[in-house]
Amino acid sequence: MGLFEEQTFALPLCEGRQGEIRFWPNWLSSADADSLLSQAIDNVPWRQDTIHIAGKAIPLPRLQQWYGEVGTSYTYSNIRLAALAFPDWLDTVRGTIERDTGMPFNRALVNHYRSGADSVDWHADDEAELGPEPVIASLSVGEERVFQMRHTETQQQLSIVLPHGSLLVMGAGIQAYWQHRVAKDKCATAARVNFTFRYMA
Ligand SMILES: O=C(O)CCC(=O)C(=O)O
Ligand SMILES: [Mn+2]
Repeated sequence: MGLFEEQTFALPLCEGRQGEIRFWPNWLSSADADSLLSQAIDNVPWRQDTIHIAGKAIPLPRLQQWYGEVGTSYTYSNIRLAALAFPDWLDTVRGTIERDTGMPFNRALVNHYRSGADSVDWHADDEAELGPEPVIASLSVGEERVFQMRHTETQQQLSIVLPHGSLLVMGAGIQAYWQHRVAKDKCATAARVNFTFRYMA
């Protein structure tokens, strides 16, 4: 695993305060990204969760899994995810991200977008369990997809293409003022796996 070129973007929060995005387009070599993609697709016990809207069960347009401290859980959109223990291959990635970013991460939400028909809608990673100013490290492997961000007050927008093996860190304060999504994409046919590493006290 290598640490290549790092880019940073300043994002306005409020009253002159800036948040920071750190982005490594080539955080993993193509070969390491290939093996992480197949490791995840083959070995994560993927969940197909459903959300309930007006009494109807609607399958989430992606598969997912949650890793952390066994016996704890994480709840979003009324879906309770009981933590699985980090397998060694994922714990190695977690530790390398901690080393390269200088930040602690002890949880991971892993998403499997089977094709461009899978997506995640506008949201912020702002559940109370993540603490007041969560820092989120997002590692992408597989099909390139567009990560869109929007400021909830000014509606300023930002789009970042997330290549195979890229690492994007949303710094402190961003979740309170910005939402993000990965929209459906008719041009995307192959699978993508995204790992969002988080810290919970
Ligand atoms: O797939 C992505 O790049 C984003 C995933 C995400 O926002 C999440 O899991 O909270
Ligand atoms: Mn998110």
